Amino acid sequence: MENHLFSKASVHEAKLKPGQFVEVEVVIIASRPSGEHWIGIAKDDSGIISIISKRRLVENHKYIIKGKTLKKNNSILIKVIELEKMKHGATASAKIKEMDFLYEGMNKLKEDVLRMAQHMIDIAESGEQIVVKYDSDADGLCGALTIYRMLKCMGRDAAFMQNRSPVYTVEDALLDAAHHGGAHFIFIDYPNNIESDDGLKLLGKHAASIAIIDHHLSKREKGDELVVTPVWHGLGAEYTSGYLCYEIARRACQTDYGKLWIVSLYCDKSTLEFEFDQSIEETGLVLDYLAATMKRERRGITFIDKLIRNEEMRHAIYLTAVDKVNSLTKLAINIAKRRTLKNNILLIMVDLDKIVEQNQFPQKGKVVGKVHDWFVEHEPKEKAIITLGYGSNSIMARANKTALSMGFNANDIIQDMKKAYGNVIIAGGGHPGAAAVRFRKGFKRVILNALVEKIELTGAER
Ligand SMILES: [Mn+2]
Repeated sequence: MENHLFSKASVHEAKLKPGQFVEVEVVIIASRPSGEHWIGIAKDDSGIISIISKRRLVENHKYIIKGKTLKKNNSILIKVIELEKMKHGATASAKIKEMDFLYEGMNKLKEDVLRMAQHMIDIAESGEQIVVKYDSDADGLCGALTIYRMLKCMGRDAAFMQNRSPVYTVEDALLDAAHHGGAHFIFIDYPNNIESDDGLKLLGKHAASIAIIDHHLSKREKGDELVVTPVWHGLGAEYTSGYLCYEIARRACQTDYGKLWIVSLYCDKSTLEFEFDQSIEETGLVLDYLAATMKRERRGITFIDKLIRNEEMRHAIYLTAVDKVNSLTKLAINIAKRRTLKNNILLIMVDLDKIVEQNQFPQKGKVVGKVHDWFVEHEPKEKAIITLGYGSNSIMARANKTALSMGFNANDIIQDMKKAYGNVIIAGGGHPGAAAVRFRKGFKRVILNALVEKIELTGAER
């Protein structure tokens, strides 16, 4: 952008000439979207003026606006170049608390975390609607619960919604724009991926702000959203979304966040060191169970928070969940096919459609993970093991450390396949050791064969 010299001005129209670069301090008394823009009426002590802006103008809010004056229909209006929202009210806003990160590597994210913590304070104090959307697994729920406790600590309410898939579609954006236009959106554990670009762009036109806290590997480039992700700073996905939320939340408002951040590290199999105890595993499984079975529940977050704080209730659900996982895992291990590839990788394949029903607990991914863990436990440590669970329209891959050290990267392979198979593949990605791909029905064999071929090539070029 060019560097203009803006002169401070009042909006009194008669004094403004077209073509001036001006800086005004105004309150927006009316605003409406118009095509790609927002049209507003701005007021200061000297009068009112029309303004046109690419960014949303919120009624009753104070702004410092830098812009260029234009003449239209015999009156002057200001075309906004830069827009800065001012804090309203006389009370000073809450301050971010300074503290060290739990893991030193996080210092690379310091600026982003502080900016996000400040953003949380700002949107909480704005009084405007907040919508929190999170991925439907334990990590997503840990993040959502952490943000829920943070907002509660700041005296705020929000609409919490669980998303069915890690992709934020244009359809999602249309629904959100219709139901929550003008709200501040916080996304947790998704959708910082290329497939969500169109959806996020569309939402950007209707949202007051978009914040994304997501640790998934991503080639997505930075847009207008506020993003906290380790992967844009050369770090890996071991810094889970639930943990990132914790570092943000405790800087914005100090309250009891419990061990949710540890639960997220445990559930996403983070390689970071943490103190494990039985309550971590219990809470993790219960959250997985709730994420799978409460899909249609929109405002269940208050209930979930109460439930996991209540040891007795939590334990009862845990036992139910363990039972379900164990019986399905046993079944899956029984029907798993194993073969050793030329490069000595032990490949385990499980036909998930034979055992797991759609939208039930445990989800396919969990069954694949358990089957994988079982084989890793029962085979020699130095053996490379990759497990593939497949259904009619999706495949999930898991790899052990030995396979990873041979250069296997499930996420990379899936990204390559997206390029090779175009729109046959609907979505896909994840981490090096755990990833999934979703494709059009009827292509199971094609995608499965291609995947196995890639696995057979692992270690070849080294
Ligand atoms: Mn995660």
